[in-house]
Parts: sequence; C-alpha cells; structure tokens
Amino acid sequence: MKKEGEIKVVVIGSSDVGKTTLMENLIGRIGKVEHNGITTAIDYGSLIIDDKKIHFFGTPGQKRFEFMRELALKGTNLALIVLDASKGITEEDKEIIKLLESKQIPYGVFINKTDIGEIDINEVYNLCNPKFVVKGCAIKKEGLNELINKIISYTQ
Ligand SMILES: Nc1nc2c(ncn2[C@@H]2O[C@H](COP(=O)(O)OP(=O)(O)OP(=O)(O)O)[C@@H](O)[C@H]2O)c(=O)[nH]1
Ligand SMILES: [Mg+2]
Repeated sequence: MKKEGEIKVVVIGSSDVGKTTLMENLIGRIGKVEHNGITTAIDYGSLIIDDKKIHFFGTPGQKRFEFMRELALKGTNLALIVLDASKGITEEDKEIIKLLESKQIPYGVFINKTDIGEIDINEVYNLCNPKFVVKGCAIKKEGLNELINKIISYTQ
C-alpha cells in the first residue's frame, strides 16, 4: 500500500515483456531497498533517492487479471509501461495505453529486450504521449540508469 509522501510508480505491461526481470535488476542495483507485504498489487519495494521514496508496484501481465490493474493504479503518480522489442507494439499494449489515458495517469515507456528486437522510439511517440521513452535490456541491465534518472526527474 502506498504510504503518505511516497511516489507511487506502477509497472504495467503484457505477459512476459520482462516487468519482473526489470524490477529485480532496478531495485537490486541501488543500495536502499525496502519490502512490504503484497496488497492488491505486486510490491517490488522502494528506492530512496535524495530522501525521496519511490515505491514501485507491479501488475500482473495476464489479461484475465485486468481488474487488478485497475486496483493497482489507484493513487499512481506515474505508470511505467514495459514493451517487448521482439514483439513490437501489440494490441494489448495499445489497450494499456488507452486505459492509462482514460484515467489520465501520466506514463513513461521502457522498451525492453533490445537485445533481440527493436521498436522505433518514434513509433511510440506517434501512438501516444508518454513523459519519456527509454530503450534497454533488463537481463543485461542496459538502460536502467537512464530509466531511473527519467523517473526521478519526472517525479521531482
Ligand atoms: N532477451 C531478453 N529476455 C528478457 C529480457 N528481460 C526479460 N527477459 C526474459 O523474458 C521472460 C519473461 O520475463 P519476466 O520478467 O518474467 O516477464 P513479466 O513481464 O514479469 O511476466 P509476467 O509477470 O508473467 O507478466 C523471462 O524468460 C526473462 O528472462 C531482456 O531484456 N532480453
Ligand atoms: Mg512478472
């Protein structure tokens, strides 16, 4: 559950795009980590940077758990959409973008799996209006510094 004063970031994306891998590597690579219990969403823990606590929550990728996404999105400061570069932008990704836009939740995009595929950043900007787009590879920990910097600068 989000606590007062925290920045809540919700990681959202279709099945197997690499949300868990990304969060394991992102949270693992920075010193201070806190874990809380699982509530309505997956709790990835938080990073404390410059006294600011950024708390990451996850959402299940499987479509049948769609209702959980809605619950998880309550009180979100920023959503992070993870895309799989090897699959391109799928219909399900487009549904996620629509959901966030209908709820007026600001979002950034992380294009994952750039080791095995490619999505042109302009393709994302032509489709929607994200706060930032970062390319990377979660398993090789590429793009993670840039991603965290974008999240911090957006939430500052
Ligand atoms: N090639 C490649 N594989 C990746 C990358 N990131 C994750 N994977 C692989 O993709 C598969 C799915 O990764 P997960 O992190 O479980 O994906 P997820 O989005 O959490 O999946 P769900 O929770 O089921 O929705 C695993 O086999 C990962 O090792 C990447 O950057 N490149
Ligand atoms: Mg997962």
